Amino acid sequence: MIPPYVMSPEVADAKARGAPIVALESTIITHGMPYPQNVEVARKVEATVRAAGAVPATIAVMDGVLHIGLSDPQLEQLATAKDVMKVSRADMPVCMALGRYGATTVAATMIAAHIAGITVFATGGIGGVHMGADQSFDISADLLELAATPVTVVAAGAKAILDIPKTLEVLETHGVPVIAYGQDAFPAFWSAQSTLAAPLRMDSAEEIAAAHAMRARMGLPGGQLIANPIPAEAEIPSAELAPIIAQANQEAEAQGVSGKAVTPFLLSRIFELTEGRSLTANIALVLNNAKLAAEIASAQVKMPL
Ligand code: PSU
Ligand code: MN
Repeated sequence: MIPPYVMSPEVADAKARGAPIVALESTIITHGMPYPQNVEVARKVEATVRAAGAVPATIAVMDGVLHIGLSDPQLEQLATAKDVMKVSRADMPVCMALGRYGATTVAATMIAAHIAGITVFATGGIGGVHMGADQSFDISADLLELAATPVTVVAAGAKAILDIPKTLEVLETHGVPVIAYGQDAFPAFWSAQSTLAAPLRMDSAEEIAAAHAMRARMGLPGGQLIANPIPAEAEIPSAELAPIIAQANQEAEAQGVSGKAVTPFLLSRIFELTEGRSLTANIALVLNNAKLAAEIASAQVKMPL
């Protein structure tokens, strides 16, 4: 069978050498941040992965081709493209079959990484159970993907736009290890601490890599969620954000925003309401996650499976 993707020369070379590789998503570029910050951040994230000794593989669909690793002009092209689909498990093959552009969510990036033999992935925040999910049933496909696909995902916890206790419950039900890095509390994206304890804690990249390898040896499906707290100097106290998040959620409901549009709507309203401060924090935490993911990938390549 023809592999359904094209690997960039840099990523293909890293694979051939057995060098550490970190997958990166693209929804954060097209639907998570405004231009031109989005492409600047995408470049910085790639540079951070390289500085930490790994090779970045940004993943996206362009003209129907699933790319594992983008060149710099391709990054710019994606960041400025119109009509980019936000693709998750359900839409990625459709987007490819139709020859369209697609930005990959956490779920779709995990699928693509796994097909390409990449086991570590850095992002900002994962999707989860939305506020009001008891009525809307809005639960991100990211959670089920973590249960199904063997990729270790480094995120800064889940955003306070989500119902974090319910998000943790769904992950537990589906057997996804949720591991806080270097602290006991589950981090809440813009804030390093939440009031909830994380189910598990690890303090080094080596431990995280060992847990990933053990899962594989046991034949268990699914990945791991590593919840890496935002650096203290970049955090926004949760008390400050709470009313802004409540307002954004209310506006989404009042305007009847639903489905895939919910997360991008909330992110852009919070960006406006914090006058860009949410974005500064978002950038800091993504870079922090890229560094940890590179360390985990480096530990993994030294570890026999
Ligand atoms: N959370 C963020 N920033 C993001 C996203 C989530 O803090 O950019 C994106 C990710 O790509 C994630 C997706 O996989 O939104 C989840 O969308 P949904 O809630 O529609 O599943
Ligand atoms: Mn949703």
